[in-house]
Amino acid sequence: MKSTAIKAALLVSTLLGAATPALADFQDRNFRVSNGINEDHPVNNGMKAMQVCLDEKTGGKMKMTGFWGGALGGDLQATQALRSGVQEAVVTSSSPLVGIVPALGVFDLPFLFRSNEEAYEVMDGEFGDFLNEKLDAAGLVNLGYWENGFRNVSNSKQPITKWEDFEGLKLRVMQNNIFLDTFSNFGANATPMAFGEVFSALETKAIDAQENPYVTLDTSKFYEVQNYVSETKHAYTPFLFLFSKAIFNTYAPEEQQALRDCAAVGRDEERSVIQELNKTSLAKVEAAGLKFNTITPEEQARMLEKSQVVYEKHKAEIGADVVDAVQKSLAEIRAK
Ligand code: TF8
Repeated sequence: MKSTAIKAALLVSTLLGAATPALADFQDRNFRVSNGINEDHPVNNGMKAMQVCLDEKTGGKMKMTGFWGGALGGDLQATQALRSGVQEAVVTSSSPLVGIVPALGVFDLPFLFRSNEEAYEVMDGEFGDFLNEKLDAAGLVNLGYWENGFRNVSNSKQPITKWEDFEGLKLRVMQNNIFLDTFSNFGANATPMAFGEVFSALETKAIDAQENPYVTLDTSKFYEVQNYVSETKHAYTPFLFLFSKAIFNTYAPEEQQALRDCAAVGRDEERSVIQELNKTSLAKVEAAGLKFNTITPEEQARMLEKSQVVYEKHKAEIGADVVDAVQKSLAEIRAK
């Protein structure tokens, strides 16, 4: 009897041992995560959940430290530091990286996604993996698609109710030609600029307008120097949680797996926190005095129609296969 019980116990521990890597497989690691946004952004909630998960999986051996407000450089600069293996990780918008991976421009196409849910389905599925391979070839391991979200326009001049209202507006866009062309096509005086320069450019009135999710309007304090916020939802752009491939490759397979698994835990937490905060952020900026308006479905449709030239112009550069693949995937999701 007794020996059977011992054998059973041994068998269980052997099986568990196979499933759970021994803690000896983990080394003391402390990696830096560069962020352009501030510490009160939901990315921080996601990183905290990711850390709890890493602590459990690695017995507290793998630690990460967030750097905020562009302290380790802007999105593009930090990403290049990952590629050359001098910095471990960055949470960056995809948009400034199109010079490195042109296919990422797919997310910049105006009005591509209609809901967060369909964006998640596309990014967390095969299409997301397809882009991850391209990132990998560029020396970047994408641990997951976190949420930046639907982008809306704020400005100091007037409500935006139709594309014609952009005429002459000095609008900051990310360093990305699709955004540049989208807003130039609406008649705006669009200016590419790194995120870190936006606040002071708005404050000094070098520019009138910017476009970002409400959470960023709030946490980066743009609302202090803006008067109007208009719900254009003209694009959904993700955050990528990127890791330096050069550094990732020096980690043990168990460490790599822990990073991937825990980044997904962090992603889910970040997405749920940002959904809530988007609502409170909008309420907060309205309370601060910004005038809010939505765009009618008819005017949204006119904006999309007006933007077809942008799709045509950029399709080849993004990759016709990439644009077709995302549209096919979206058609399947919408047909369900
Ligand atoms: C932008 C982006 C940024 C992020 C972040 C600051 O407008 O939406 O919010 O990429 O790194 O530049």
